[in-house]
Amino acid sequence: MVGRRTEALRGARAALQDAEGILVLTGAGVSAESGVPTFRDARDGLWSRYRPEELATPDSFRRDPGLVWRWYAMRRRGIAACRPNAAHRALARLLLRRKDAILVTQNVDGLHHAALDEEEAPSQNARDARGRVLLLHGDIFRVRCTVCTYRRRDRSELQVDDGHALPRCPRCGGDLRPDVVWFGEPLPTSALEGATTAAAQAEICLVVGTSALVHPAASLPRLTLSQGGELVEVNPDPTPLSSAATWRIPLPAGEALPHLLGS
Ligand code: BV8
Ligand code: ZN
Repeated sequence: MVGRRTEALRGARAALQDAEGILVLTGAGVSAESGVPTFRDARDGLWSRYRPEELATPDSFRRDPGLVWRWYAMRRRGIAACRPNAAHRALARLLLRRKDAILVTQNVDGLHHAALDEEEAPSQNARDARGRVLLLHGDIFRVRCTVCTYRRRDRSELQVDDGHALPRCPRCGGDLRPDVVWFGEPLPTSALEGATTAAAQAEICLVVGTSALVHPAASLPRLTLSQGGELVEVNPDPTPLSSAATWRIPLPAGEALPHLLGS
């Protein structure tokens, strides 16, 4: 098994080096080694009574905004204490090194941007790399108004426990909500268009730490394959994409990516 894994790492690393156009798609697994619970394992402990598909919906927010706000406040508190891991850093260096690399993430934890911020890079280069990180599902540290166009990003501790009034828009007094994409909501047009174009043009798609169950994100790697591209999957567990992968690397992201991306 170790031989096959080494061979896959070598083959995938060479393919990534030679490819023109790399699309990286990440999911919660890339942040697991930073201590951010994945959705699959978020079901144990405090929130085991709820499934993310039940809480991350407009209906839940309409029905019980306090419950949804408490879930996001708890997740923000946890994520605010987490730092980028070796996988985030290897991906940040890839983006800084290669202008033909685009990173599309399903994660809302901001750790890809945090990893870029930690790299010593000329500001223009860093700005350009940040522009090639596409947030398909929003940002847990951003809130937006449900009535006007007000948006605010900060890492403050949300005071939403019982007894606190729910967050209100300072401009119009409307209800504020987490600026993330809930189930049943459309993805941000520009991010989805950018991701789709990148997936169609990439010679290789590197998929890291996603169960590949949530659409339309999970369809992006198949778009690369359908255009004749190759697929590298980094995930200790098999997923619906595994059988279509050109190379499967059954390792944790923090261990595999520094080898794969050579940094
Ligand atoms: C939409 C933000 C349409 C909120 C999230 C087909 C086409 C289009 C839509 C659908 C479709 N089929 C079904 C749908 C509906 C739905 C959907 O996909 N449902 C699923 C459940 C079947 N999709 C939607 O509703 C999307 N919207 O399509 O709108 C539309 C169009 C126009 C007008 C109106 C509507 C919106 C989906 C976005 C939902 N928001 N997040 C928040 O975070 O609170 S989804 C959320 O869950 C994440 O963002 C992520 O996408 C998903 C969790 O997936 P993963 O990231 O993969 O995490 P998971 O825990 O599942 O897996 C982790 C993996 O890592 C595992 O495989 C594990 O083995 C691995 N791992 C663990 N440790 C490591 C590791 N890997 C590497 N290293 C490690 N150390
Ligand atoms: Zn407002």
